[in-house]
Amino acid sequence: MARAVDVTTSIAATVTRLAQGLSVGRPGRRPEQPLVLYDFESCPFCRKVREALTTLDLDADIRPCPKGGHRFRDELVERGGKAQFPYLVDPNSGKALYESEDIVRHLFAEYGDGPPPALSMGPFATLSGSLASAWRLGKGTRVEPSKPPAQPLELWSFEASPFSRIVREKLCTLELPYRLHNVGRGSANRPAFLERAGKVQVPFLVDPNGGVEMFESAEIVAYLDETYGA
Ligand SMILES: N[C@@H](CCC(=O)N[C@@H](CS)C(=O)NCC(=O)O)C(=O)O
Repeated sequence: MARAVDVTTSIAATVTRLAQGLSVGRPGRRPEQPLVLYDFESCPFCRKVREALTTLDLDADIRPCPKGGHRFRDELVERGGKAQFPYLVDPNSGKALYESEDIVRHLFAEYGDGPPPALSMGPFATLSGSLASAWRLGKGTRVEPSKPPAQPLELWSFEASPFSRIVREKLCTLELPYRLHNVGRGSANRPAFLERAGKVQVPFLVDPNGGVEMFESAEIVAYLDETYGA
C-alpha cells in the first residue's frame, strides 16, 4: 500500500470510530500485574477492548493472533478452550474473559472510576469498528511468516493513533508479542515516556533483542519486516 494511502486510510479508521481511544478518561486503581490480551488488530471486538485500555490508561501484554497463525492462537485454545478474540487474562482478579463487552465492563469495574463511555459498547461500536477495519483493507488480519523474538518487544502507542495502528498491524501479522504502553492524551504515563524516549511521539518501538529504539512508523515497519519477516 502506498504510504499516503496507508496513512489516509488509518486516519479514516480513527475518524470512523469518532476518535475513541484517543484520550484517558476516569482511570481508577492500577493493576499490580500486567494484563494479557489475545487479539488481532482488525477485529472490531478487539478494538473495543484496546480502546478501553487507552481510556483507562492501562498497559497490556499483547499476544497477536492473526488468522492462520499458530504462535499464540494455539496457546489461547489451550488456555481458554476456543479460538475467539478478544480474550483477556487479568492475573490480578484471577479472571479470564472472552466476550468483548464483558471484558470492557470488567476493565471499567476494576480499573475505572465510572461506567464505560456509551460509544465504547453496543452495535454502533461493532459496526463502526468494522467500518474502520474496512478502510484498512484487511491489514492486521492474516498471518505472515515470521521468526519469533527471544523477548517481547515494547510499543508506546494509543489506540486512535493512525501511525501507531500501522505498526500494530505489522506486529500483529508477524505474530510478534509486545508490551503495549498506552500514552493517550492525559495519560499519567506521559512524563515517564518523555523521560524514557526523549520526546512524546508515538509510535515508539523498543526491541530489546537488538537494542533498537525507533520512532517513525514506516521505518519501524521496515525494521520489523527485515528482522522478523521470514
Ligand atoms: N461476541 C464476541 C464476538 C467475538 C468474535 O466474533 N471475534 C472474531 C474475530 S472479530 C473471532 O474470534 N473469530 C475467530 C477467528 O478469528 O478465528 C465478542 O464481542 O467478543
